[in-house]
Amino acid sequence: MSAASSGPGLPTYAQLQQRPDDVRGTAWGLFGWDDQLGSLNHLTAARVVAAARLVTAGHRVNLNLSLSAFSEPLIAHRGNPVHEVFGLNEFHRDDRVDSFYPQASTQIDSLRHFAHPDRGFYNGADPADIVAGKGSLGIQHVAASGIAGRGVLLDVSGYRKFCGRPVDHHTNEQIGVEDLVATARWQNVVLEPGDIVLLRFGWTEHFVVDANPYEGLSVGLEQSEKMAAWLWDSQFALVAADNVALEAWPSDRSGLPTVHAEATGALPHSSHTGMLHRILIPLLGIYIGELWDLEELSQRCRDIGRFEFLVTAEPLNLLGGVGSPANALAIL
Ligand code: UVW
Repeated sequence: MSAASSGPGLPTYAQLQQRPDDVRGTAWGLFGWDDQLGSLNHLTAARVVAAARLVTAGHRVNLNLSLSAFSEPLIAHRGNPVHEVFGLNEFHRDDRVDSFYPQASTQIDSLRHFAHPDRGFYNGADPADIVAGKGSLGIQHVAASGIAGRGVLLDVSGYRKFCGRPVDHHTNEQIGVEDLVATARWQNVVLEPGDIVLLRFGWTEHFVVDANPYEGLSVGLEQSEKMAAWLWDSQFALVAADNVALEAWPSDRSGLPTVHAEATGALPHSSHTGMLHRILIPLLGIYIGELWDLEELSQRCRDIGRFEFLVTAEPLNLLGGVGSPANALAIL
C-alpha cells in the first residue's frame, strides 16, 4: 500500500478550527474517511525518491534501543520482555518472548493509541473496533505501507548547550516552537513537508548512556496549540524524539484547551490530562515516535556536517497493534 498524495490543498491548523462542528479542529476526512495513515500520507513517492538521494556516505545507523533497555520500567506497567531460548534438540534453538509491551522501548504509536475524550478516535473510528483482533487504526497499516523518507535531526540539546541554556533533565521543561525553529536555523537545515523529524533532547544520553537515575521527569515538546499548529502546518510525516513521551512528561495541565468531559467531572483527571497526544494522534492523525536512540546519529551528523538523511522504519505487522518497536534505520 502506498500513501495518497498530500499537498498544498490541506487547510492550515487555523482553518481546521473553522471546519463544521462535527469535524472542527480535526483533520478527519481530509485524507479520506477510511484513511489509516494520517500524516504518513505526506510520504509521497517523489519524496521517498528524493530522500534516497541523500545516501552518499553509506553509513547505516541503528535508531533503536534494546527491547529491554530499562530494567525499571519508565511507565509502570510496561516491564521488560521475558525472553526464553529453548531447543527441540541439542543442535537447535528457538525462542519465545512473554510479557512483551511494544511501547516499552523505542516505538511508534499507531493512531489507535489515543482518543480525544470529547471527540473520539481519528476519523471518528468506532471504539468497539479498537480492540485486539480488529484492524481499525492498527499499526499493521503502517507495516503494510512502510516508512521511508527524508529524516532531519534537530539536536535541541546541542543547540541549547551552544546557547548557554543546557537542557536540565531534572525537569519536565516544555520545549517551544521557538527552540525547534532556532535549532534548525543553527544547523542550517530547512524543514520540508514530508520530513521525518527526529528531536534529540539529550534524554537518551543522560538516562541511558550516562545511566543517571530516571526521576519520572522528561523534557519534551510544549503542550500548546502553537506546537500542534506548527507540527500540522509543517506537514511532517512523523515526529519522533529520544525521550519518554515526545512531549514533556508529566504534562502541564494548563497549556491546551479544556477537555469538556474532564471539566464536567464525567472523566476524572489523569496522567493523560493536558497531553499533546490527545490533539496530535486522534484529531490530527500525526504519527509520533518515542525513545528513539539518536546518539550515534547525532555524532555522525556532526562529523559530516549534515543533518538530513534517509530514514526507514518498519513496525511490526501486528493486527490491531497500538504501538510497535520502531525498527528504524538512518542511512547517510
Ligand atoms: C505516555 O503516556 C507517557 O506516553 P506513551 O503512552 O505514548 O508512551
